[in-house]
Amino acid sequence: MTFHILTIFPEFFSGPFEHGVIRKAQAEGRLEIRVHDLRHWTYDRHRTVDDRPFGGGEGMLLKPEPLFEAVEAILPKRTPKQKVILLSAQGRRFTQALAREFSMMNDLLLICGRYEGVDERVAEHLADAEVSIGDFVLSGGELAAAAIVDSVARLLPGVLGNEHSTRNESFCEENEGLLDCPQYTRPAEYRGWAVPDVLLGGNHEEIKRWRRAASLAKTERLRPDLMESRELRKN
Ligand code: 9D3
Repeated sequence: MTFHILTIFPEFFSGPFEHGVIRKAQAEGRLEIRVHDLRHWTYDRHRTVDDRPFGGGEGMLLKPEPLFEAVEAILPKRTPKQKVILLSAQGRRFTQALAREFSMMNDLLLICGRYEGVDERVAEHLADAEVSIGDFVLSGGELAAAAIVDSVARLLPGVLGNEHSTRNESFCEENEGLLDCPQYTRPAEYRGWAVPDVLLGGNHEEIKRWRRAASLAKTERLRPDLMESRELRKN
């Protein structure tokens, strides 16, 4: 799979993908990450990518022409397995389900928004979807792009050493939509805080029951919204 990132800050991406499983997967040819400088598709002396909003208002917007030209040059004749995603604070929320959908593509082109936003014609007529990574304000789409590449890349065949380890974790269907259970490693007591006894014994049935109960309790406490949607799914 090839990830394309379209940005006015290409240098931002020297770093995030040079560690761990993503770096290894690139070296093995399982995925490719191409970073494209939006200013490449500007033709004026100042390489202008932004302009003022019609009707007035704060700040500047990314103008449409460089974005349309860039996307059309990077993915000429788009196929159904090539998706263009506009990253913006107004987008549909990115989830693990969307990560799985993206992982089935041949090419994923992520457009990083900047300034106060992007000319709406990009969302309407260029991108296949407009996506946000959560209800908080970033200063641009670059960190969102890095997060999405990471989450999609680890779902690709062979990227994680253990093929099974993507299936039994938080937010995965196989985990009943619950958070991971609490986990502990040595020492068995640290600063007076003891690891639950059940985990130190070898009773695997009992451990299984404890883990499920602990998952439920933790989800109830930290993510009541996940409990809600579980109830709805059961009805
Ligand atoms: C505070 C400014 N906002 C009201 C005028 C609008 C706004 C414009 C541009 C808010 C954020 C941004 C830049 N953010 C992104 O490009 C972005 C983003 C985000 O802010 N949160 C979560 N996901 C994403 S993906 C891209």
